[in-house]
Amino acid sequence: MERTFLAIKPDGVQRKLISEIIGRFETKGFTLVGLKFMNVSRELAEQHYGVHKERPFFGSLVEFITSGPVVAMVWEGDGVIAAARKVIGATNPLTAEPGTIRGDLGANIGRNLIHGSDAPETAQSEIALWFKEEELVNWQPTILSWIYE
Ligand code: YYY
Ligand code: MG
Repeated sequence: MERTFLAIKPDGVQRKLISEIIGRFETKGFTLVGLKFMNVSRELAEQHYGVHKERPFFGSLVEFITSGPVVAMVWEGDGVIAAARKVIGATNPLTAEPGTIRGDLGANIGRNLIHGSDAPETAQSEIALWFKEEELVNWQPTILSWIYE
């Protein structure tokens, strides 16, 4: 089973969209294995978005992600990394498909509600960056045989 790192950004928290957003992954059939509500330090933000260090939006991105609490999560499932990106939708909410989180709930690229790892390598490094091993819960939902053949 694959794991991915997802984080509801400060706009999602401020707009009271936590349950709406988490619900989409729960009802899809993915399994929650880690969750914490936390403020993000500048150091963590700069590490998390390190790949964008040279981009013009880096400064405002770090300001934004450290501006209020986030919900950091790890979700598990078959193909969850790519599938979660589809549930999330395109980076710009204005062009994200309706039916996606960003397409349904967002209206600005700098306020796009949620982060999701984009590949197996980034999922692994982001999970390790945000969570200690003991903060992750290894468990099997009893309904798994109704989700997977
Ligand atoms: O992975 P994803 O979040 O969909 O987009 P990235 O290209 O990794 O960019 C990270 C983050 O940066 C994005 O969610 C919003 C912000 N951003 C921006 O503010 N302006 C851009 N032109 C591109 C990205
Ligand atoms: Mg990205």
